[in-house]
Amino acid sequence: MNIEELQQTAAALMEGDKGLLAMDESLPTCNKRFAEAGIPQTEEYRRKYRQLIVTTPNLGECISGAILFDETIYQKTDDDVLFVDVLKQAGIIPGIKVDEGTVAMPRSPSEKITNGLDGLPERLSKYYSLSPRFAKWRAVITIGKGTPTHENIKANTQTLAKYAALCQQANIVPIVEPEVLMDGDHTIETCRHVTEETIKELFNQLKIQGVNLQGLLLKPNMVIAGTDCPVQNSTDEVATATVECLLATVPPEVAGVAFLSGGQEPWEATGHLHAMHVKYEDKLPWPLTFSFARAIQQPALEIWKGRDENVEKAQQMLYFRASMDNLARRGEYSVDLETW
Ligand code: 5MM
Repeated sequence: MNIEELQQTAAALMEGDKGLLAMDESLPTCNKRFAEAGIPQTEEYRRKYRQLIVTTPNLGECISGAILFDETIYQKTDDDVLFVDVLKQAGIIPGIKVDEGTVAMPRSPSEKITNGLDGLPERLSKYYSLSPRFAKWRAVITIGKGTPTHENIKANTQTLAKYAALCQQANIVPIVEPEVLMDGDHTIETCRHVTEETIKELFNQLKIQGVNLQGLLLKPNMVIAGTDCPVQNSTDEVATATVECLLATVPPEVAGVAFLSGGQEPWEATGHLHAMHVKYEDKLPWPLTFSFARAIQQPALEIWKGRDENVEKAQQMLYFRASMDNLARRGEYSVDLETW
């Protein structure tokens, strides 16, 4: 394990006003998004879509790292250049999703646990040789009647910590993503309580596994009311609840925090990140940025629709969204800039 390399990679991912692009949709998720947009669900269309993303002009101005799915690691542009090489030429560090998806938890089937530890050391060393320098593992925490159970939080955070330790042994920076889902009618207070319990237990488990926090990134949800909750909170309330939750649970040594968007509208996710920076500018012990999938990609996907003639316009939209997130990280975003 090379601590210096891990810390350098983590610092590079958190550089300046940049953030991460999660383009690691697994086959079912990518196919679902394609089906909704009327795009054929084939490997060739997934290649075309990922080509659109990685060849977006000037993307490296906004994005420090891109999280890829296994299939994408081996794919090439029409000009026969590996996507990972296109990214590296653009100054974007390639990363890789290494979890193998979720399954129902035994004895509490409405909750999920994440698979993927089997054979992980071998997969990590293979990925290192193929370029990725960071990895991501997503655990899902479900708020519902009687959930999450403590057993579910413990099982998920134990697995996240074991994954993180294995990544560091392979000189790959782990991103740990314990996502408390927005599905449901729970209040912002419930989300905060569950997110706090989850992140506290996560750092407890990371300590047990001896994970170096300066070579680790956290990818949390924002603290926000459930989608079906009748009371939806103001931007300031979400920003305050989120940062207060993180300040109470995330050790200052952690190399960075990069949010998922979780199904928020793109401008909401951007606005929340902006509000956090404006309000807490000098009080954040870690860099705070974005690691969005839908909040960056969805508008571009809807423009593309699988058609070659729409690629340029879709790329402009992708760049536009990422640049709004850069402004948010600088505390310089305004909804008035949403001119698209
Ligand atoms: C790209 O979406 C990832 C989930 O992939 P699968 O469910 O297909 O495995 C997900 O981990 C993503 O990286 C994060 O949740 C952030 O995505 P959003 O859309 O919430 O910003």
